[in-house]
Amino acid sequence: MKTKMRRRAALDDVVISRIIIEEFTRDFSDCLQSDVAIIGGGPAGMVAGYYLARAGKRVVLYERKLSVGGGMWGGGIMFNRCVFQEASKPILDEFGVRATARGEGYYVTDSIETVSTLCAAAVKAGVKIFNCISAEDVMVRGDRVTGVVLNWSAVSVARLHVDPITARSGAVVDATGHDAEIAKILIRKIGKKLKTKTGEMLGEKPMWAEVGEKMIVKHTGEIYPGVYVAGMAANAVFGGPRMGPIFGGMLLSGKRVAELIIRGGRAKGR
Ligand code: 48H
Repeated sequence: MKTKMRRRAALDDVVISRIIIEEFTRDFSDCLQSDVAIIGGGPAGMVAGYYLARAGKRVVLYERKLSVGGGMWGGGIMFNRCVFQEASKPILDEFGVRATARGEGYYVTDSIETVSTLCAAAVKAGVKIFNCISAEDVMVRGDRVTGVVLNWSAVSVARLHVDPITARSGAVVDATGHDAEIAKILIRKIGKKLKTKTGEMLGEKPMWAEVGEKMIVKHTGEIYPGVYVAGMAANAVFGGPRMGPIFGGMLLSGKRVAELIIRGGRAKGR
């Protein structure tokens, strides 16, 4: 008996290109209005996105580089292992990152597994991630930030004079790491109006893991109406120490900022 073989259509190069363009532009256009725009796809940004999306928020994350993960890939001095403290272990467990106990209260993970697992969980929870895109400005209406101004990262790398586009959101999370880029943009554009002692960025302090990790969670929060800070950027804004290659505080800060936004209930961008 002859079995019928279904003939596969020849692969059409242009069809492949069209699929990419149509899918991307539809998704990108849908994301121009969101509840929360997260700037920066390091550990803090990805964890924040996960918890916000799980709570039903429409979340978009913009990452400047080709890959998300920020400072996690390289562990410490490019030895790709990440250290976590006890308090952050439940978050590792929730995401399904395998961690080995080392000494009292320390856990170690493979940084490649950690980044890829955090990213996959965030995406599966509903976070839309756009890589190769940088936030270069914010939109302000009255006394509130109402969105971000975006451009391809390649534009600034090549120093091209190309105008950006805008995306509206109920809240913006500055998860840009040591540079706290959104906070800096705010000060440059609207003056010393951050919710710090002086209204300015207080700047990151020298290494002290014990204090830095505690402060990062305390410093996580709203810095201007509509703008929240999480992860390393929180210590840069509020003057906390750096902590070196321990990453538990970044996860805890990401979770904390999500809780604050959810509790605040104002993040409605649609
Ligand atoms: C789009 C941007 C923009 C922009 C930057 O640096 P990250 O990993 O940040 P965190 O806070 O999640 O984690 C910090 C941690 O990695 C770290 O550096 C630690 C613990 N250091 C301690 C120490 O003592 O050194 O990720 C930030 C991400 C990066 O991927 C950037 O590319 C991205 O934000 N980013 N994306 N638009 N304007 N600026």
